[in-house]
Amino acid sequence: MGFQAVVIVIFACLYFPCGGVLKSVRYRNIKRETNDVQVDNVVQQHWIMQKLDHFNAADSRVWKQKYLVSDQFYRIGGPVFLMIGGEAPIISQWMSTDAGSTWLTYAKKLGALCFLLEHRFYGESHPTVDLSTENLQFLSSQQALADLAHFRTTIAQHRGLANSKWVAFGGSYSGALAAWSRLKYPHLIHAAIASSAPLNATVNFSEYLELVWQSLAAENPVCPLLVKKAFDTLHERIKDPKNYDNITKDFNFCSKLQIQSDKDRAYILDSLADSVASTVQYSNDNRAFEFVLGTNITIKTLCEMMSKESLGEPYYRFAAFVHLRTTTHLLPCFRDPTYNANLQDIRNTSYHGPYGWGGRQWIYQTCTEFGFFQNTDSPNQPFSGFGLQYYVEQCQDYFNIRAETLYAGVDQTNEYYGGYNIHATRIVFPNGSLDPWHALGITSSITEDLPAVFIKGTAHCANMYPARAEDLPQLTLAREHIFQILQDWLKEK
Ligand SMILES: *[C@@H]1O[C@H](CO)[C@@H](O)[C@H](O)[C@H]1NC(C)=O
Ligand SMILES: *[C@@H]1O[C@H](CO)[C@@H](O)[C@H](O)[C@H]1NC(C)=O
Ligand SMILES: *[C@@H]1O[C@H](CO)[C@@H](O)[C@H](O)[C@H]1NC(C)=O
Ligand SMILES: *[C@@H]1O[C@H](CO)[C@@H](O)[C@H](O)[C@H]1NC(C)=O
Ligand SMILES: *[C@@H]1O[C@H](CO)[C@@H](O)[C@H](O)[C@H]1NC(C)=O
Ligand SMILES: CC(=O)N[C@H]1CO[C@H](CO)[C@@H](O)[C@@H]1O
Repeated sequence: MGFQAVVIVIFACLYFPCGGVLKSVRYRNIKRETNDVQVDNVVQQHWIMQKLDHFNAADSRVWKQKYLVSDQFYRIGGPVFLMIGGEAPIISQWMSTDAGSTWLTYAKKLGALCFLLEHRFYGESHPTVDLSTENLQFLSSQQALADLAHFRTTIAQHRGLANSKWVAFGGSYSGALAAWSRLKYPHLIHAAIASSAPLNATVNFSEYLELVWQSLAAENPVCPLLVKKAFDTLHERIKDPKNYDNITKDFNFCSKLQIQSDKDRAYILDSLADSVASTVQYSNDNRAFEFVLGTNITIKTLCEMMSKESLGEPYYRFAAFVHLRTTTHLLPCFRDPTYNANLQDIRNTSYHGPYGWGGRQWIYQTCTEFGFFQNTDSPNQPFSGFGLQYYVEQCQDYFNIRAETLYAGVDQTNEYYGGYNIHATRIVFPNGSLDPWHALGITSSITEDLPAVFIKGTAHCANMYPARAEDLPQLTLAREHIFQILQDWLKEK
């Protein structure tokens, strides 16, 4: 979640397919192009006309959706690969052969034509003039899937690809979209690779932090205990205004800590806990290829630091870890420690506002469709102070969405897609044991046609990133296994 704490959901990568909502990294400006352009030697950028509301024939408003194409590997008669954009701008790194993301290695072997489609409301794909709550009613996974179906149909017509086999790819939220595109549009999508996909929408995702504990314990059983000790100390100290100056200094806040409400306290505790949670979620992922900074700060880095007695009591070791992340992300200070400052930023309805690239949009989707609130209500996790209620109230504060509406929306999502009980074929579900999101994913094969691929010791979407020499052997095997499955499915009618 690239920014200040928010409701959110630590979703995948900073950019495109594997998510984008990263709490602690600021979004860097990506070159903005509003015309069809050649991005590099092989990648082209285009725009496709879409309806604003696919479910209302009387509404004829349209907008332009961005997509990238690479025909570098295409051999006539080969399959068509469609990478689905998630809750962030798409970037051409995912189409670049030099960068070598996994799906392109499959495309090369199979002679596939490759498309990458940006999700409505994210990046430069703007269906409305701004992000007012009223306009955001057109932001939903159902509308996004309808965009995708229309894209598939139109492009197939224009390029003579109607009889080709289309394969959907995605990671994290867009992994779920990949699975759902196969579920809802089986006549258009032949198969799907749904990496680290959370299929069960849930308001109370308290399991997430339990899995953070377990992933830390897998590195070193003492590690989560030390993190808990540090956090307990922090929580105790933050209760006494006499400590505000020291805490401000210890964690290098951008302005002096001044807690005026329970929400201020929850906000700062949530933000600091996120330094740990994000580290776990992305540990050792090869995200450097999409220009994410600090990817060498892993669970190991954290646990080694938490064991370093020379740094003082665990509270100071944790402070040192937060410092390390701040400097590695090239930020001058940790963040402005008030709920209200953040609230103003998230309420900004401009696409060019502080969260206009995707943060505000994704929070809206969590408040209307998914929940996914990673709260401290469970006792079996290292943190405290940001319970579910805190998140539920944010939906009210940002969008005036009431708790009943939130719960009803999440129930409807599971009713519409089936949650874990997905009735489809030819979808593969890779999951990483370190990634807390696997709690909402398919982690054991449902049928032969709905296989899970387990990758012990890897984090969120690890299988999607370019291979590296230091990859765990099971990660390399998983990539090969997924390829094998895909190759078999492409032989089926
Ligand atoms: C799946 O979602 C439902 C509805 O939100 C929730 O009650 C249930 O606890 C979830 N299951 C898991 C394992 O998270
Ligand atoms: C703040 O930190 C300083 C130096 O570490 C220490 O001397 C002082 O007692 C601390 N203040 C409080 C209120 O604990
Ligand atoms: C991460 O990489 C940066 C730059 O390459 C380096 O300065 C830093 O020491 C590394 N950090 C860790 C924890 O390995
Ligand atoms: C929203 O953000 C934009 C861009 O940063 C800024 O110019 C504008 O003043 C902000 N609007 C409000 C109401 O704060
Ligand atoms: C959220 O779930 C946890 C663990 O499953 C439970 O202890 C807690 O009471 C739940 N919170 C709410 C507000 O329902
Ligand atoms: C961590 C986790 O949930 N792993 C599961 C991934 O999927 C395999 C089945 O392929 C399960 O055996 C693992 O438990």
